[in-house]
Formats: sequence, structure tokens, C-alpha cells
Amino acid sequence: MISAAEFCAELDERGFTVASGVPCSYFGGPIALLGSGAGRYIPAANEGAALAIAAGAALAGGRPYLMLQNSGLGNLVNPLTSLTMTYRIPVLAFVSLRGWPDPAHDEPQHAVMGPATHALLDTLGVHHDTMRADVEPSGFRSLLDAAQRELAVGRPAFILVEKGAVGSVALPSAPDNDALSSAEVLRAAAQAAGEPGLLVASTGYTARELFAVADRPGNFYMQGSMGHAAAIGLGLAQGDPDRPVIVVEGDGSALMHLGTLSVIGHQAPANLVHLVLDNGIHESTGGQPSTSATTDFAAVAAAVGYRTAVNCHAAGDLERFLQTALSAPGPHLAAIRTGRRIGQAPPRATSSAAPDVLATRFATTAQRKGPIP
Ligand SMILES: Cc1ncc(C[n+]2csc(CCOP(=O)(O)OP(=O)(O)O)c2C)c(N)n1
Repeated sequence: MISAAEFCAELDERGFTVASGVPCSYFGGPIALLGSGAGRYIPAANEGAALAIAAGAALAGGRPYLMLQNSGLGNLVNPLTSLTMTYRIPVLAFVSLRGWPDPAHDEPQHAVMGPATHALLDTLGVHHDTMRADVEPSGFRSLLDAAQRELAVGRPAFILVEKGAVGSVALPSAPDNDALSSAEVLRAAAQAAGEPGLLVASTGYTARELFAVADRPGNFYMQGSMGHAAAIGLGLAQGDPDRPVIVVEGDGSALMHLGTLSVIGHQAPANLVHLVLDNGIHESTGGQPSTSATTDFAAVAAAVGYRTAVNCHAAGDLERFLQTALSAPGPHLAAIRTGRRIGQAPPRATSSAAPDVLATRFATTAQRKGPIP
């Protein structure tokens, strides 16, 4: 393992002065260190955007690098192939290896991409090396030397990073006393959804916490496919307009494909209720800041055609919002300021059943015919 400080210092010395990406816990250390220097790390909404930011930085004469999880490679492939490889803009990318070498030792959402990561890059003709967990500073320098030979001739260079290869850094965390508890919001959402209602919870702690506090067959627990909770909710809501559909997602998830809000506003499903749990961070990957501090989700939703969009600061606001939202035509959105979770993260839904079993349980509920109050 090399320390986060060694990782950042070596890149710094070689002139790689700007980084972007979407957090993976494997890169918690470097992101925390870079986050303390203004402009050193640009938190991108999704991995494709991170690559485009890096491409812009390279065109401006900089030497950028990316940090991302291999689950985000799908988001990145389009700008990788049609932008950076086509225009020969050199970008260095560190990609964490989830689901590899043995997918059985990781969560099920990594089982396809884990074993496919190296082969995918081979297919695209992208240079890659693997940074092992026992890497030493000299080994890291050799990896960078090889990467820089590719970059020098206008090609991308990827370094695939095993768990534990880069050290972590403890992030300071202060309790947010003014915020609502996400567990309370999830309980209220499940209660409001009631027997006929469907609930979609975004990947990471949101889905895990919903499973812990209010498991029910009408809950769809996302693991992976980050950023697509609202789109799943839209498909469900249009599939059965008589059934309430509540989407609950984190701020990082909402930001990842924010364009879906415009699609929801345009399609205007009357039965869709959208809750954004805004804790300002990617808590599930270690608490790296998102960009939500300067985004007003309610204002965005109102501007793209949601019928109502509010900010909730207190339990009473949320209760009133849910009452109205479930009795008047939507779509409706509430942005809710939530605090950091306390204690151990609850287990994932897939600790109880396989993903396809959970999906079948949900689909059976969603497709059940019968009186809906
Ligand atoms: C495409 C993709 N990129 C990155 C990740 C890693 N990841 C899992 S959960 C998460 C953070 C989610 O943040 P947010 O939605 O704000 O919820 P919170 O963790 O704060 O509850 C990230 C970045 C992922 N699963 N998929």
C-alpha cells in the first residue's frame, strides 16, 4: 500500500495538478487530501462528465487525472471513445476494481463489471496496468512511467486499483443538528406509500437504511445503477398511473443524471413523488462532498415542470408535503436536508435474498391487480 499523501505527492511532482471523478471508497484518502486545496479536485456529477472535465483541462494545457469506480466505466465509455481517443486528448484514469479478482467476495452489483473490466479496456484498445494492494512507492512510480509513455503519444492510460492499494485519511465529521434523520424520512415515506404504493430507494445507504427500517415487498432497493432511481420511478409511474410511486434518492444520486428531472417534468406523471435526501455528501463512499451545497433541487424541479417542489427543514414540513403530494396530481418533489447517519451501516437487502428474487417480489407487488384506494 502507498499512503494517500504519497499518491498525491507523486502525481503532483509529475505535474498532474487537477483531478476529477466520482467517489469510490478506495480513493477516499486522495479525495480528502485534494479537497482541502481549492480547485485541486472537481467533484463531477458522473464519470463521463469527469472525463470531459479532464479533457477540457488537458486542452487548456493542464495534466489531469481521474479517480472513479469501475461501476462508472459505463458512464465514461462514450466520451472515452468519441472524445478523448478520437481527438487524441491524453487523460490518466485510476479505476477501482470492485468485483475483482473474485466477484463472489464483493456485492452482487459488481459481479458483471468486475471480471469484465480488463477485457473491456482491451476491446477498446486502452492501455491499462493493475496497481496491486501490496504496491510500494517504487512500483507506483513504474506504473506512472508506463502510463506517461501512453499519454505522451496522445493515448489514454488507465491504472486499475485493487482494494487497499491507496491509504485512507480520516475525514472530520460534525453532526448536523438542524437536519432531519434520513431513517425518519424513509419511515415516513414507507408509511405514506401505504399498501398500494411503490417505493424506489437509491444505491448506497438510502436503500440499505430503507431495508432496515421499513422493509416491504413494494420497495425496490437499488444496488448499483447510481443516478437512475428517478428514471426507474418514472417508468413505474407511467406503467401504472393509478398507483403512487415514491422515489427516494441521495443528493449524489440525484445529481448524477439530473436531466431526468426535465424528463419527469415533461412527462408529468401525476402519481410520482420524488424525495431528495440532501446530506451534502456521498456518505456511502466515506463522506466526500457532492456539489449540492450550491444546488436548490426544489428550484430546479419547479423550473422543469414539477407541479410542486419544496424544501423541507422540519418533520412537520415533510408530513404536510407527503399529505398533499399523495392527494393532488404530481409530479411533486421535496428536497430534505438530512444529517449524517450514526452508527454501523445497515446490511444490504441482498444479504437476505438475491437481486433477482427481490426484483420478482417487487414486480409481483407492482403488477398485482385489485382495488387501490
Ligand atoms: C456509476 C457509479 N459511480 C460511483 C458509484 C459509487 N457509489 C456508491 S454509493 C455512492 C454515493 C451516493 O451518494 P448519495 O446519493 O448522495 O447518497 P449517500 O451515500 O449520501 O446516502 C457512490 C459514489 C456507483 N455505485 N456507481
